[in-house]
Amino acid sequence: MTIHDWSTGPYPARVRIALAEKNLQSRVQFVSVDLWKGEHKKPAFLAKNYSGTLPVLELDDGTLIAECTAITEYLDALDGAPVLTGRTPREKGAIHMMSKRAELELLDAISVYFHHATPGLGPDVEIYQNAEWGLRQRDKALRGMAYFDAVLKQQPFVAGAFFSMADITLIGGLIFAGLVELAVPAEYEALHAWYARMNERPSVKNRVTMSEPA
Ligand code: GTS
Repeated sequence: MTIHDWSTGPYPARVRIALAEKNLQSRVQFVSVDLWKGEHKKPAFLAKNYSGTLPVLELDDGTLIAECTAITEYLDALDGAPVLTGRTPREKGAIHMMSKRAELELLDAISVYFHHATPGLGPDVEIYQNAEWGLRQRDKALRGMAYFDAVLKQQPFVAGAFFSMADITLIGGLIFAGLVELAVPAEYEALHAWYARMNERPSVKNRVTMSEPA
């Protein structure tokens, strides 16, 4: 399998963490797509992913799977023993909901803030910007942090009692928050404590170096 990604990107991090949690690193080769040069908006890459975003999983038979959630579901199902996306219908529903919520309320909102209210990837790549929309999304992300702090006061992981794709999505959100220097307010102690625990997991710690030659 091939993963087209960018080693330090928050969305690519989600798939890298999933790969490590499933112990699949050795079955994957990485191809780097330079976001800062806008390679993801060029025809060669758009032919792989119409949306022009990373990461993309390319299977050995040529099948292309984009979207972090879809890639994670594929990887989790490969060995017939899903641990990230839920085993029972109830687990699947809860994990999907909380992962989507982590995207909508935090990760995607920070991404819009980055692309619209900061220089983003630079003028050659950011051909349309709307700063007001970007700033609204930054505020949305801050409200999202408050929400997830409240959730994590009640339960150890984002979707309940165990680590799942929903945690991975929220980790992606906080990685992006760190990159754009959007600090998590100190009073969100449960969110801080959870993130400190997440950063101790080898899958999270080693995500960037995963693609470097041994
Ligand atoms: N919904 C997509 C997913 O879940 O895979 C979003 C993917 C996404 O936005 N990826 C970022 C991207 O391609 C990669 S990174 O910023 O995290 O490195 N951004 C470039 C752009 O121009 O939007």
